[in-house]
Amino acid sequence: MLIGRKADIAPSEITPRAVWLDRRRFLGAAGGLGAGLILGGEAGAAPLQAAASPLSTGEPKTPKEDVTSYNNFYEFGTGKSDPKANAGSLTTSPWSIRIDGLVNKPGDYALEDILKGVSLEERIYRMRCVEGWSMVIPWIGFPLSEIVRRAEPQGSARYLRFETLVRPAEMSGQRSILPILDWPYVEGLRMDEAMHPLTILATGLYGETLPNQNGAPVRLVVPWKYGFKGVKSIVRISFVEAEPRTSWMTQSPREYGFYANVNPAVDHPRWSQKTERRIGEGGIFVKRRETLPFNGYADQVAGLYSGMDLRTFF
Ligand SMILES: Nc1nc2c(c(=O)[nH]1)N[C@H]1C(S)=C(S)[C@@H](COP(=O)(O)O)O[C@H]1N2
Ligand SMILES: [Mo]
Repeated sequence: MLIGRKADIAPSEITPRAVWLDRRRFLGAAGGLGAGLILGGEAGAAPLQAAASPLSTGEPKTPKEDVTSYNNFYEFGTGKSDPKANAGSLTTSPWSIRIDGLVNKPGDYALEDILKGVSLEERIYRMRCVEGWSMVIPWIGFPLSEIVRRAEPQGSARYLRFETLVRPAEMSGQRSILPILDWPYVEGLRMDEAMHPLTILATGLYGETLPNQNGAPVRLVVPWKYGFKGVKSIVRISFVEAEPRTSWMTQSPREYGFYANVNPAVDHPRWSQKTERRIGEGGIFVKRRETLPFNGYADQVAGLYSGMDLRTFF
């Protein structure tokens, strides 16, 4: 997926850690908001209370160090270590999500208000990146369906379109001279995919608030799809009639489709999707694992696609 050279960032462009820590504290205090959900990332990974879920996998979890240091988040550069190195500059409070399009309840909703109305759950999910690596991540989140219901979609709303924040001052990849992706990062889901109980919005991992590099303060998690569907740092959810055009489809329509269901039977044009490397499992001599249809969630989700040719709708 690497398509641009890593952005060169002058050290002066990076907000010193002490400064952004203070700014967060100030915002948290000034807004009179509960600190637990406000402080994110390394600044103050606050403990989150969450119920366990029967939808969790019992597989061994990928070490937290790997989960938080090996990422894709192109807004902060295209290297795997760039998100952790550069995302500290992102201010995640205050945060609001615009809900618009074909709904009866459009508006700009403060994240803390959204969170008051939901109960958090821990969901331990297998995750599979299109590049051939996988992890098992204990997310903290709530079903996306709760947001959909509250928005009161109209009958003509068939898809959800998600946007990530655009804020070049805090997102070094968005200042890159060489184009990386067209911003904002856009992803989409069909309505039934959005309503599926496995689909969550995550606000934390490993029992703590989400680190910035993992998409703070709120990101999508769809465990049967390739990782790029998991749009981070969401600021807008639009309910639309037509299939949204995603950033990756714009970048390379031959390589990245709208559905992006994990499928070992359909190769990426430049590499096989039959196997994967589980991050954290040790050296180069560790055997690659076989990739499972729908990332092992076929029992729960294959029915959503019955009658569809998954080579055409990849
Ligand atoms: N906004 C945004 N979201 C994004 C990306 C990105 O570049 N920008 N990368 C995606 C890809 S390709 C993957 S594999 C996951 C990786 O991050 P995670 O381990 O925190 O899920 O984030 C996804 N979400
Ligand atoms: Mo990915």
